[in-house]
Amino acid sequence: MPIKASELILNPDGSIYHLNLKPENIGQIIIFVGDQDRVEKVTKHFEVIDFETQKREFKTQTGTFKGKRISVISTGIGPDNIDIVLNELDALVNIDFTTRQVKETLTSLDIIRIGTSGSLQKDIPVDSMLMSTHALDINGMLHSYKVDTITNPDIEEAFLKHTNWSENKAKPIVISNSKTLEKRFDSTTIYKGLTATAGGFYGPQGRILRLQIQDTELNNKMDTFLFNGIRITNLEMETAAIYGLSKLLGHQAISLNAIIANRVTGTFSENPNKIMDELIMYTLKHI
Ligand code: R1P
Repeated sequence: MPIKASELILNPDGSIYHLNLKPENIGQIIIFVGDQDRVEKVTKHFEVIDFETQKREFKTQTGTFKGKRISVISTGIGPDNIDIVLNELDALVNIDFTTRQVKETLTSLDIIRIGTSGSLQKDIPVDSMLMSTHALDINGMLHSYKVDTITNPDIEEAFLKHTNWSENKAKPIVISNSKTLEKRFDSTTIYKGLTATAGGFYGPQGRILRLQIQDTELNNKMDTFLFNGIRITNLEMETAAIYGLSKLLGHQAISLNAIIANRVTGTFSENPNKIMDELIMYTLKHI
């Protein structure tokens, strides 16, 4: 059965609805950044840029770096955007837009996030780099999918208990990264750990301005959580959604974080652009 026009939405020019991309516009290596202004900070290092488009917050530039065709896409903020970007990217490689059928031979993309994040550990300072070995989803978008094949019940149960997690909130899920990409992007200069992914910036990450929050101790509970040597190192808004959907769809994903805040010491980087530039160079060196 062909996928209906209301489910796989194509623009009049044949491009996919939000990303504005056609299958030939992307490479098999995809770099995600949050901020659309970060796209050029990556692609300025490319030998050639041969394609560019933008719709809403989703800006894409595709080009060649070290002879490899790479697309850099801005995802904007949050797991809801990752749902759009991952599903549309997958459709670009794994659904035939003419027949609207899933292809018989599926393509696996390499997806690398270059993001900013806040540390939850005193010893992981501002202006450092961190690779997410796992992600802890605390926002719930992934529960719209059948996730039983990608969850890690032991660590999830331990987290529920440790935090006395409210039944009114979505059940946290832990998802691992791509070990192949972890090896490729590993070094002694990058911290590693479990990245928590929240569905908002203020309350969902324990920030109080004027509103009371459900659990004022959640960040403290997260930074004392320890399971078989795994600790929660940092907090941001995309990694778990990327790891979860990539795993379900058969893509490889790794998330690299520039630590620009430390939530324990209450500090913020004096020059966040510097560590971001370093992380971009680090990523391109290992690609
Ligand atoms: C919040 O300011 C945004 O910054 C972080 C969070 O995950 C969220 O998207 O990442 P990016 O700088 O990559 O957007």
